[in-house]
Amino acid sequence: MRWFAYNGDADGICSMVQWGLVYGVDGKRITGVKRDIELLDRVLPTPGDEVVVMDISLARNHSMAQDLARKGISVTWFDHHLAGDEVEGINSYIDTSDNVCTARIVEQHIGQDSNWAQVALHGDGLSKHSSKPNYKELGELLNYNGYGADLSDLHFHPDDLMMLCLDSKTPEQFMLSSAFAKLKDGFETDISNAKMIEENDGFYLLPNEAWARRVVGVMAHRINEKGSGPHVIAIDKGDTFQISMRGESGIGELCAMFGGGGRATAGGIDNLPKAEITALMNEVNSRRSA
Ligand SMILES: [Mn+2]
Repeated sequence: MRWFAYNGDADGICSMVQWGLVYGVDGKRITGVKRDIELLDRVLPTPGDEVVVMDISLARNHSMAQDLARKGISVTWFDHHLAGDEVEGINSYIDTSDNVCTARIVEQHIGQDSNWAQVALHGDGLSKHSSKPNYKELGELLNYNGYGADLSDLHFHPDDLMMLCLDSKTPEQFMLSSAFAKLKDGFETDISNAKMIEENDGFYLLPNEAWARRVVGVMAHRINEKGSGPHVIAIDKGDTFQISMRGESGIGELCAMFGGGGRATAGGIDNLPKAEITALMNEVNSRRSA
């Protein structure tokens, strides 16, 4: 049996759709909200099974990947987040260049240009590297759907959304569907709430409500388009902040200093103790151009 573990955001979905259009997606598919990157815990292959992983950090799943490889399971890993130490015995296609998303890596692996890879670039906030500006809204909406504390925050379970995209075959066809209309309506309501929030002490502070948990990713991309950053959005979780950060470079590493992670231009920290926000903002401010 083939297992899939994929990020429930636009990039993960578009990677799976590309794979599915060529090879099919039969098997056991594991995904979740975008923040749920420990999906490998739910992959339980038996000898002879194979595992395909898309848009999930190998660094954050290093020991799981190592276990699978030791058991002789065939593992194919596509990703663009921090790779960490090499894992022997797995097929990894990892490119952390800041103009690449996982769907682009999958596109290259399959050897067939795909508009879904263009959609994914927009979803990952890499619009300037896409040749198809007409997919910006779709990319943003697929990305937006993946954000939430848990699946109950989302408009669609990411796997249901992935299957709807796959059934549509092309982005154009999906954009005519009622699912697309539902995402668009939900997004417009959430983003109008987000626009009421102003930057304070160098960061944007959102309440811990479903709309905020859903819209934080797209809000971050939009703010990022206005300047070089780093830009910081915090969700108030009581004793801690959930941090989303965007910028031009070094964002994943900056977040990793505070227990988070990410890639060159986007990162996050799940639970930053409130006492550490000053230290974080000092780091951020030292990287902001005057
Ligand atoms: Mn991605």
